[in-house]
Amino acid sequence: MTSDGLSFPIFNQSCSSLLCRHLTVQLFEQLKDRVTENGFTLAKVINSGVVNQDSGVGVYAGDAASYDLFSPLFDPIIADYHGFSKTDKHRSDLSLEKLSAPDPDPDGNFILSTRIRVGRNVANIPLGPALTKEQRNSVEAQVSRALQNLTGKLAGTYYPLSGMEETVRRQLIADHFLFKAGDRFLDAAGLNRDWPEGRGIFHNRDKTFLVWVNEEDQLRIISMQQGGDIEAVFSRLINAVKEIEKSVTFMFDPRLGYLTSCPTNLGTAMRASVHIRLPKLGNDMETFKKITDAAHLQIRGIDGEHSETKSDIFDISNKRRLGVTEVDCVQDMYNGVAALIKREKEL
Ligand code: ADP
Ligand code: DAR
Repeated sequence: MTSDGLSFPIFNQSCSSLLCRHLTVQLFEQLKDRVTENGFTLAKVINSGVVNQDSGVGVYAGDAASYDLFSPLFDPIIADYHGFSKTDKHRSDLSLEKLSAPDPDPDGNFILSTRIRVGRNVANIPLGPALTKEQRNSVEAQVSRALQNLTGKLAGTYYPLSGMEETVRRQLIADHFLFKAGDRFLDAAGLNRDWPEGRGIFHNRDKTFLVWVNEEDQLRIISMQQGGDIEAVFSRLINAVKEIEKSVTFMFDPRLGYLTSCPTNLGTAMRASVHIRLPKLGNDMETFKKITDAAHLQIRGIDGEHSETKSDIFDISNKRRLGVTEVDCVQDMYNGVAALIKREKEL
């Protein structure tokens, strides 16, 4: 039994998460009494995957120390998900000139919109699952202050979720700009505590540069626009990250890169996506998935993670985030999208 009273969890037969796959009784016994300086325990690391047995991964970190103290569980999960071994080292590279991604759909026949986001967390405090309410509110104050000092095309306004008109909130979500209220996976990870206090969204006038504050990570820095000008979207993101980093120090580990609450986002914490209409490929998902698998891409629904694909529009994004650079992530997405458009035209 862990220090906070958890016995070895019973996983049902259908559980296929990386947690189920890697948490043995021996490992549980080895880790059950460990607690980080922020009070994060094994029970808290695994709670989301115990409560939601349909998880894909099932674990979250409460602080930087979690990735070290619970490394006998996190490392095999990270190796399994990212193909990243204990001896590998992450390398960051935000050099726009190394990207080769001319608009793959200049006539606008397929790509509705392009979005590139990175997750970031503030250094020297816990991650979301272990933040106190006071710490979370302090992050909101510090980050919103830094954002409201941005100038030029990044200039904008911060809108706290507390007090936001419900119609405004729903419209921002419908327009794909704002996060939904935390799902059951985030809830069981402790990421929805005190919701909506301390959460909000910053965006510039054109809503092409946005920052989510205190959702799954303390910052989700987002660049997005209509169409397929991937290089323009990446250029804006690079500029935004560099400007924010002048006044906010991000949590970074020499081996794991930018640290995030969910291990799937470690490294670059980048997801580069397009919303793309592919009616013919949509009727041949076997071919569709062969192309996305070969290009290390993921297919999602267009209304956020865990949403169903509807009509013939798909959210296509890079799957690799750790052990690859930011340029690699965007190049992965570009190469795969170009291959999908080529195949769609051939059908
Ligand atoms: P993430 O973890 O990257 O935030 P989600 O799948 O939860 O991913 O998407 C968050 C929001 O961003 C959703 O509203 C989704 O519709 C929107 N979104 C993601 N990619 C794009 C895109 N290429 N164009 C427009 N909206 C997008
Ligand atoms: N609850 C997680 C989701 C994994 C990746 N998505 C994130 N981090 N939003 C799961 O184990 O399914």
